[in-house]
Amino acid sequence: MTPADATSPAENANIDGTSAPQDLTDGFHLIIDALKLNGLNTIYGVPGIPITDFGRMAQAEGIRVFSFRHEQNAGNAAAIAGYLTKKPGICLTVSAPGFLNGLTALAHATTNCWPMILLSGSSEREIVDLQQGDYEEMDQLAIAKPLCKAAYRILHAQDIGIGVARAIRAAVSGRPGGVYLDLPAKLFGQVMDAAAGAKSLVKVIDPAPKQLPAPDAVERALEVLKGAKRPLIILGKGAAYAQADDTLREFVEKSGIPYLAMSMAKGLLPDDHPLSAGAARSLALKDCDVVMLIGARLNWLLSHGKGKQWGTEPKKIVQIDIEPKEMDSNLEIAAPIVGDIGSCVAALLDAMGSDWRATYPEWTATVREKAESNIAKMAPRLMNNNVPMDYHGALGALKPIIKAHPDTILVNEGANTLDFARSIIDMYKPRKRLDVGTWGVMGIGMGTAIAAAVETGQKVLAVEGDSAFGFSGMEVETICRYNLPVCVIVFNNNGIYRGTDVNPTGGPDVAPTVFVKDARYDIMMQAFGGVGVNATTPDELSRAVNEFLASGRPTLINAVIDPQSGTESGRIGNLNPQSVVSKK
Ligand code: ADP
Ligand code: TPW
Ligand code: MG
Repeated sequence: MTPADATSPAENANIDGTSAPQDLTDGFHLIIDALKLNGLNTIYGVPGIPITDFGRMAQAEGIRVFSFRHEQNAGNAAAIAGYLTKKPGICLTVSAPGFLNGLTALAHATTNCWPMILLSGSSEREIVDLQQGDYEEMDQLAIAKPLCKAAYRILHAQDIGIGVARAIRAAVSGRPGGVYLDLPAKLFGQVMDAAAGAKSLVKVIDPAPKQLPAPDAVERALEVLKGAKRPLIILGKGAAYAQADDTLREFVEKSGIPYLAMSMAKGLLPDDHPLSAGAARSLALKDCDVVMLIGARLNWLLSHGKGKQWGTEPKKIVQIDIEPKEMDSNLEIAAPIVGDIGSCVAALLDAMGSDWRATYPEWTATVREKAESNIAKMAPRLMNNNVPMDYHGALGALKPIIKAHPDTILVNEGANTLDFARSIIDMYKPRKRLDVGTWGVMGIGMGTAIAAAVETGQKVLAVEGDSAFGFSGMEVETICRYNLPVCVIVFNNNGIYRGTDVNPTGGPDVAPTVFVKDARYDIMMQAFGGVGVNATTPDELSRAVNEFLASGRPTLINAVIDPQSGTESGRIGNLNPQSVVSKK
């Protein structure tokens, strides 16, 4: 089919010489049909020229269309939808500014290896390319390209099927990532014969094919594990993404190797599993002799595998990853296994046979003892009833609630609020902890909470620093509008890290990290018909969360936290550059 066919007139000559209306379709409908054909039934976006009618038609055709207040939040929703479902999350934006607002989330999805497609309307190519000042003029394809895994533009209605198929396959195959799909305004209105249109659509077959590991790579890895005295498994969010939960658990248990879960991998095996080294992290990293990375990168979150945290003894590293280039990125990998985690772990289990014996009883006992003693040390702090609450008191109230409701999804961002919640709140099931990811980005909160509720149907607790919340706070209206079972808990310590800084000049401006004192974020939720609660004690906090879990109503709890109780940058203050000029 040529472009001319796509815009052929609505009338066709019949055999008897009369003319009858031809059945037509257009760009709007072909995009919708292409998404639906591939099981993509949810769109997160913000309407406007040229995609307003597209959103309306998508809704009319049975796609769930969630309208946000800012594209970045819609994008973050799409990104986490991709992580949770292994299908690309779809974000829809208008041209130039809307596109740019969505782009941060597309880059975030790519950085985190999550599949997402940013569909963006764009302005007239002829005018944009001559830079003649079109409405919302921008060369969006060029801008998106370096920030995502792949970027495509569809110019003709008959290419929509292939364009959407390419986007899907690029997003989910191999190492997943974000894909940009540029949809110029003119595309939407292009008409073509309906039957030809239907034929042009592509249902992507096996979009993320299994990637089996080479048998010798599996053998090499087992040899390394056999030679280990103090092995450690590190589970990353790639392992959680892979949804090979049972195979992975069988492997950990059969191997008898203690494991650490990276932030979003918490719960892949329950945090209270006897092999969990979570509460003995320092000891486990320092003293292990073999490390097995499963869907985790040796990036800054693991100090690149170097430094004090890793002790003095050199480690042998086994790594499972779908991306071959990840191997040796920071350190030599003694046994790389390239493939998808489900297939790789299954192959390891197979090759281990039935006579594999875990031979590290002393090591597992040492790790276990350390974990238990750390947990016991922490326990009294979590029971404290200080007013105003400190992080331990407030999180101590939330910890047993998550234990009693392990299907609840925990969204978490902030600095202290993030770091304390990660270490204090145990997770019991896979993909229940959703947070700031590889970049440590603030602003994922409400988009993530909304998509988590939509995609899983579970109740969501979003534990948010007051600063973190502010980046996406307006979406509480969205939560109320769609009546989603989301409870936002704002850990309100009057600012970023701590609400106690002072302006050294004595001038009227507060310090850059300080917010309005004693703000009442709960009242924001009430403005939109949700439940707002001000909680000043652990008891009040528990009660409010339990009421939410019973009702499922949109709720925001303003949890008043002692402004003194945080530390600079939470647990990563060491990353702040220091001034060498002495302070006067
Ligand atoms: P974390 O931050 O939890 O340590 P990362 O995001 O750094 O995790 O690492 C995730 C890794 O998982 C990436 O290197 C990615 O290529 C890999 N990955 C993602 N999905 C799969 C899969 N299905 N099979 C194998 N590896 C995967
Ligand atoms: C997009 C820098 C890291 S953490 C944080 C900021 C601004 C907020 C910490 O305060 P909060 O938590 O949320 O109140 P708490 O408990 O410590 O008081 N912009 C982006 N991402 C990041 N990471 C920042 C800024 C930052
Ligand atoms: Mg704060």
